[in-house]
Amino acid sequence: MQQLQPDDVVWRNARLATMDPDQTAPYGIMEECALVVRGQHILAVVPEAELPPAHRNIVDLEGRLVTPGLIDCHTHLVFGGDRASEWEQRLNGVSYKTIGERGGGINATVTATRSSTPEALLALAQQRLQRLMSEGVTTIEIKSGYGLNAEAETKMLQVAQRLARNNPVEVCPTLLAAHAVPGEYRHDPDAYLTLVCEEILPALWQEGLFEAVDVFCENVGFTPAQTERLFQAATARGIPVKGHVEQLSNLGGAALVSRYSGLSADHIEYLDDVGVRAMAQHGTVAVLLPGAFYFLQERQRPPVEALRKRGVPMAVATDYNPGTSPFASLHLAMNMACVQFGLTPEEAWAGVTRHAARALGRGATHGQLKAGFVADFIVWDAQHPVEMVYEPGRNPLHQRVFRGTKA
Ligand code: DI6
Ligand code: FE
Repeated sequence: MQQLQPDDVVWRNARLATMDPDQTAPYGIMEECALVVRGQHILAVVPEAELPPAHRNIVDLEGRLVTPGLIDCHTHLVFGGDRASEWEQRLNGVSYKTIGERGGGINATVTATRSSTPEALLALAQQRLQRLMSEGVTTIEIKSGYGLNAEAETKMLQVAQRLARNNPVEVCPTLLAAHAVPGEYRHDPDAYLTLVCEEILPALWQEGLFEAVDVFCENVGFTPAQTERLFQAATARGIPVKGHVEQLSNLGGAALVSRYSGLSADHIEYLDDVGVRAMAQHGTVAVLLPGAFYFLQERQRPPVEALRKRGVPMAVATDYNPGTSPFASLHLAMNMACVQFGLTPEEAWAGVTRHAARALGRGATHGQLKAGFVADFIVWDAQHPVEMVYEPGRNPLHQRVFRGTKA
């Protein structure tokens, strides 16, 4: 190990679940080790025995477990209003159609979001973010998609920016203007897509408001042809793409995302083998969203065994949103991914660390305890990472560290 500098911090006496695939033990576990942090990065992972005898900045973790900070790579955290009463109506037997006619569904959230002040949106999103951070989230993706015009999409993404400024967390903002067709374009979805491709996307990109482009490719969203138009507009500017695909039916969306070297294909309950192979070929991450699967009482499970067989990395995320996944808990999402989709707890952990990092284009810097990676990590009052998956809600978080600083 390099000579320590006085300001380096040694976090010693820990059991590290590094999630480093180069470590042979499950979860990349290393016993009796220390993390050496220089500035905002991990300088080294070293065995206790190799630590220098004296150093100014030492934190004794008393044998606690340390993992990388959690990464929630798919959320719709910013929105106005809520849809609880709509959900209650549904459980009282009112049909989707009737709820839609009464102004419910995605467009209800669009209306509420458009009419909210940035401050009101910020206050609501801050509470949701707090819940995720309290469970150990240090990086979060946040989508727009409830504005559906330039002004309101801008407002949402600016709120995401303010969340990043106000909190010890890294925010990865995504433009999801192609989430739904807004009411005013009901009779001409293509015209709305033209607005997205030719005006909203270029203008908001110019302002540095997002880093990736997403789409809802579905019978109730946008067609594969429309999705491709959007991907062309994005990739022509060098913007990475991803998609909500194969959630309710199989339109070949995952293969399309892969063809554009997309970061991730998300949901993918209806993914077929052609799609799995395309994802494997292009290195597109499979983002599993068991909260939405559960809430919608879906039956069709994502093809986990085929994804495993072809070596497609599987991430797990909350999909936090008011319509289909109102669960701000990544521990719960991990538990659901195991119980409903058959992931192992170790796969679920990889899904909220190194694979989630890759889904956000940060696989070389985030999601592992490893030299050169960002110093985002969590100290737990736990013996083993399986505990957080096994018992969501207990939350044994002891200390959160973001970029080397307790926060
Ligand atoms: N898929 C979903 O499940 C959500 N969005 C999407 O693209 C639904 C979002 C909502 O109902 O508000
Ligand atoms: Fe989503």
